[in-house]
Amino acid sequence: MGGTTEASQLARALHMAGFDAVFSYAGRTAAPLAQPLPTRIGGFGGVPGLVDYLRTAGISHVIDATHPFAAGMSKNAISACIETKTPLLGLERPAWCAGVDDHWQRVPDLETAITALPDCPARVFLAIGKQTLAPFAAKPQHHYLLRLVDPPEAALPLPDAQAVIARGPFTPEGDEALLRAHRITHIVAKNSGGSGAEAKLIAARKLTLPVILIDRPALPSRETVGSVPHVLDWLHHHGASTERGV
Ligand code: 3Y8
Ligand code: NAP
Repeated sequence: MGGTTEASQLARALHMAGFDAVFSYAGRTAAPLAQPLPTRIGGFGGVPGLVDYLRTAGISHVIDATHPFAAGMSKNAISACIETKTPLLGLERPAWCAGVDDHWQRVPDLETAITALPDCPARVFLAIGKQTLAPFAAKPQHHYLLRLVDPPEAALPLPDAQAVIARGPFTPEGDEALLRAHRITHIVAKNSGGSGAEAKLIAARKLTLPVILIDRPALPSRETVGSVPHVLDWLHHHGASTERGV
């Protein structure tokens, strides 16, 4: 189950190693990055749908390489793999940790991130995608810069907002230019970890901008590794060869 830089790296490694695997997207974006593996797009239909899929598709191993904020999918995968006794491994990148030159305020959730924004009008880079924008209408006094993967289909839920359309991975130079061009004073971001979303934090450090960083949601315990080679080791250790895997 993909949708991250690491999932794409894993897909290439599985393809090169000759594994019989299928890549899964939720279908959140109009044209997701093509993968070198057979690819399915769309939800499974909750835990029952995933249980049914694992059985009918003959899946022998599941690798959850979804984003740390894709907690619903990860929880469903844990439940479905327990029910079907399918070996499950999480491919998880470590959370970002603040360095001495970072001006981060860590918050546990979205609501606290909104509270952490100042009351006096600011220019906020909301680098959290599209799905969780509406709650920021509680602070309409700010100018919001949004970065979306696809053009918004409806009016943005914020009175003073501008969207740039871009799919990462991003670069520190590009993000610094974006922050300067839009005279950004605050950044709100998810503690996604990984390299594909880190650019804005590096740019913020250089510009000494404050970052409100939302901690990732807690997940039930499951076996995880932090790198693609460790996934391949785990698959070999768990008897995977050319069997079906997702
Ligand atoms: C559909 C697949 C690859 C994977 C690339 C990574 C890096 C670029 C950074 C910013 C933050 C954000 C967002 C982001 C990043 C990578 C990675 C990552 C953040 C694609 C992708 C899918 C999605 C879904 C999308 C969400 C949104 C989140 C934008 C493809 C490009 C903000 C998360 O329009 C929407 O509904 C978008 C929804 C979930 C969060 C949200 O709540 O809106 N990702 N992102 C996957 C699917 O359908 O299963 O289209 O190619 C994947 C990537 N997004 O292979 O190179 O590994 O994290 N994605 C965040 O981290 O805060 C952008 O702008 O700085
Ligand atoms: P989510 O809230 O955890 O999951 C909601 C539902 O979306 C799931 O129950 C499942 O539907 C479906 N789904 C999610 N990921 C899927 C996948 N890889 N394959 C098939 N179905 C999937 O998910 P999300 O946070 O919206 O993330 C959706 C996708 O975007 C994932 O691939 C994730 O890796 C990627 N992504 C998310 C973020 C983020 O910030 N959330 C950032 C970067 C990339 P059913 O219940 O019908 O099975």
